[in-house]
Amino acid sequence: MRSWPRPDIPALPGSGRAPRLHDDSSGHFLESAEAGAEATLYVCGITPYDATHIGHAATYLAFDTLVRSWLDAGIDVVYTQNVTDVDDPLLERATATGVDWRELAASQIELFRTDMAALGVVPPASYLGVTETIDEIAAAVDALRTKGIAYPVPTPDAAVTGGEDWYFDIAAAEAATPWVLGSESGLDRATMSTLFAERGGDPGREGKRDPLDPLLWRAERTGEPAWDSLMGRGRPGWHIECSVIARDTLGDTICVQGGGGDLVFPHHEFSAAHATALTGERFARVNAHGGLVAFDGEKMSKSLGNLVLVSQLRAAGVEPAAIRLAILSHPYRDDWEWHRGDEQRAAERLAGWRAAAGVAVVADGSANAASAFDLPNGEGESEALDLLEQVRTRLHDDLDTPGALALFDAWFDAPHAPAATALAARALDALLGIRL
Ligand code: 5CA
Ligand code: ZN
Repeated sequence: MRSWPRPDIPALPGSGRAPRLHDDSSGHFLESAEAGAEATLYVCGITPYDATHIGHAATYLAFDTLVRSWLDAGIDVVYTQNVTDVDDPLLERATATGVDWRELAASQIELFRTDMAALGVVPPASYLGVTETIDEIAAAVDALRTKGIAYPVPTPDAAVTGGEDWYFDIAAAEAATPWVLGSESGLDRATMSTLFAERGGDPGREGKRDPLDPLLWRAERTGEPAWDSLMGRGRPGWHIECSVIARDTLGDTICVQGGGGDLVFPHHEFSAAHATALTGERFARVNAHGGLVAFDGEKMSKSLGNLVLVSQLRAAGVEPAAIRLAILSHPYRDDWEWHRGDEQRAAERLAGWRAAAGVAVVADGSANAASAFDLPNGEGESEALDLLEQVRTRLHDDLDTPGALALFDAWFDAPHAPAATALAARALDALLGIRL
């Protein structure tokens, strides 16, 4: 499906390096891209209801920082994001509010696009809904059946309908492939069991061989959307969707699989397991996750309803650059809490930088900076080049955005020649997406 417009990214002198990223599977810092090769990135997209809250924005801004650093390193970036546009919580919300699930999804995807464009997030090259990819996903489930890594479990009404759900057989996959349970998430079985029950799994489903075996295909239920397949009418399970969308667009082994920390298990464990079961190859070289954003003491989540929406902040007159600054002030891997007034504090920090840079802010809140920073070089250039190098070094170090922003605090605290400030402003815009 259509994504959103690409922001202008100013060119910078020289080039940066592909960041080293924390890999949550191994616990090590790894190169995010291989020298000379294109960089492939898959980031799990929204389930389109109650978008876009600050937690979503934090996740997409973390990976936007990675994309911007890759581009700065001269690397070709191939980025895919999905939309989980058919799923239990979406269908439940549609039923509860009396809205058609397709209309609910379409309206929330549009809101998400508007928010991403406003925040200046570089769009994915492939933006794919699950409903656009059903045939490919069904073919992957069928291939797992052929390999003996999937098994049927009769539906509760099977006596009448003959319906069968299909599950991924963890033990069979472990015997046949390099993947073993926990190799992606790095978690022990007790922790995985707790998370599985909390995050959409069905450990108590009768007929499963292992309580943690994840659903691959759900047979049609009355009143639910369903598609024809070799397994009969039904719809895909969650993990196989991302696995297939990623492989179809990016290849069998990708550089980085990303998302928020709530996806470490079961989602990314099993997305990778399904892919490896089909290819025999490791799915992602780096598994990277952003921390979870809380509000009022709990993880910001659609199910709890404790949401701060990007669109609400924007409607209240908060400039997207201030939202970006407030979020990027946190290390991307930390869990943190959004506090009322964070947007105001970020707006003041931004205003201080603008005042120091001599930028007037026009009435609608956007800066009239487009032409002000067009000067690529001149007096004071070398100190601005030093700043640029230091910013690149911070971002190379596992996307240290707070460290990079602190360098700009120090820069704008001191006097500089206009051409040097022009280059500093370009760096802030290109690498952190904050336009003065
Ligand atoms: N559609 C699935 C992924 S395939 C999903 O998790 N959708 S979501 O709408 O719930 O979340 C979208 C993205 O935001 C995911 O990467 C998720 O990990 C991330 N996310 C959700 N809540 C938070 C939060 N409170 N803090 C940080 N990231 C979050
Ligand atoms: Zn996903």
